[in-house]
Amino acid sequence: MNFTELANGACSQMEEAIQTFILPGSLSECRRYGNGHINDTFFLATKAEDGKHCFILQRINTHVFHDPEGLMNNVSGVTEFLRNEIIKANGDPNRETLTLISTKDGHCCYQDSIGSWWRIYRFIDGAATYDVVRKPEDFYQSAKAFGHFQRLLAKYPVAELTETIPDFHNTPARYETFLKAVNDDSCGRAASVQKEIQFVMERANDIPVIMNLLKEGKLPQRVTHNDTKLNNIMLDDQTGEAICVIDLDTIMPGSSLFDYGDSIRFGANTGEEDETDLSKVSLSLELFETYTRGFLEGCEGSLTGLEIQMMPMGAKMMTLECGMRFLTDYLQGDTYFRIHREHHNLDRCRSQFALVADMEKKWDTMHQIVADTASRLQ
Ligand code: ADP
Ligand code: GN1
Ligand code: MG
Repeated sequence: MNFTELANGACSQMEEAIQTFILPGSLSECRRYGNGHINDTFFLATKAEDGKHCFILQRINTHVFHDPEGLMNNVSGVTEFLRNEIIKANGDPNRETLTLISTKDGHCCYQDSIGSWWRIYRFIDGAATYDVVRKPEDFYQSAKAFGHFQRLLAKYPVAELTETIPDFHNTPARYETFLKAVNDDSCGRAASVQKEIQFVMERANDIPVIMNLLKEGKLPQRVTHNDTKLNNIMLDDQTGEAICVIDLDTIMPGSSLFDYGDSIRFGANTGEEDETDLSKVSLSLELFETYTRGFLEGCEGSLTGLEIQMMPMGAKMMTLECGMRFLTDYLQGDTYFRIHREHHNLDRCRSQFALVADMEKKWDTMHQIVADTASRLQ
């Protein structure tokens, strides 16, 4: 197996890591996998007497996650908890939640000789993730699953959770970091993105709205996923049903509006997250309605009146915040999100801001859709 190209120079560590975990048979395949912006993800296959076994190997991005052990405690605690809930509901825990593979000395992750952290999950067969909504039903399925996920985690002991990225969806704190990046202008890029900088500043009054309501206790704090992109959910190849919520690295206390809003940002955009033809970017009202309905159904009546009323704001804030994070990273020299081309973060930022602008045009309709959907479900 040639690991050289795969692991960006850390090939012997990758081999070392793979050998540490309990895997059946011998390694037969190892290749990069998926479109995540943060971790290094690889598909692994082994050949054993009873046939082929598939896994997902990940190197945790420690530039982003400073406490990988705390993070892995969250992941093992949450997956264990979900496994029990799924068994109680007569589901299949091997497909409906992530399963961590243990190391030979009984740990759920491994730190290699140069300090990188690795983990292996059982590969979920017969299901896939999607970067765009193929049909509204996909989005409806993902909405129900993310809503249900939040409902299940309501019983999770919050005190046991590590905050893997403090202030992750604290939009005012993100705004401060953005202003500092503009001010430092460490890569000399600020002059070329004045229009985008202005776009954020013009919305400064919106930025603290959700955080203030959370602080005042008007919005409830919940255990949330915090990264509810469509490609963080697996849809069954046969039935099209959402079977498993993945990418559990950012499970932390938060607002339901973060999970709802981030899904709208990614999935209800008629263009892609990094679309360069901004005429393709808009909010699909059909998909907005579809997701709202699915999420409310998945939450099974657990959202408060104010949470429901604030759903359009959740969608707009998650989109503005994400665009601002892409812009901040662009200003700081692309050190956070993995990029695949020059100015990729700027393209991503522009697509987010075009979506925010379109939401503002459709603001009253968005409110109407949320109110109508919620009243139909009562
Ligand atoms: P990132 O944090 O970088 O987004 P993810 O954990 O979301 O990483 O994984 C990246 C991709 O790998 C996912 O979008 C999905 O396609 C695939 N993937 C992750 N875990 C599994 C799994 N257990 N089974 C099958 N595919 C998976
Ligand atoms: C990152 O890991 P991934 O690709 O699912 C990011 C999210 C952003 C998203 C934008 C830990 O998610 O917060 O919304 O990119 N994750 C982290 O696509 O920062
Ligand atoms: Mg992901």
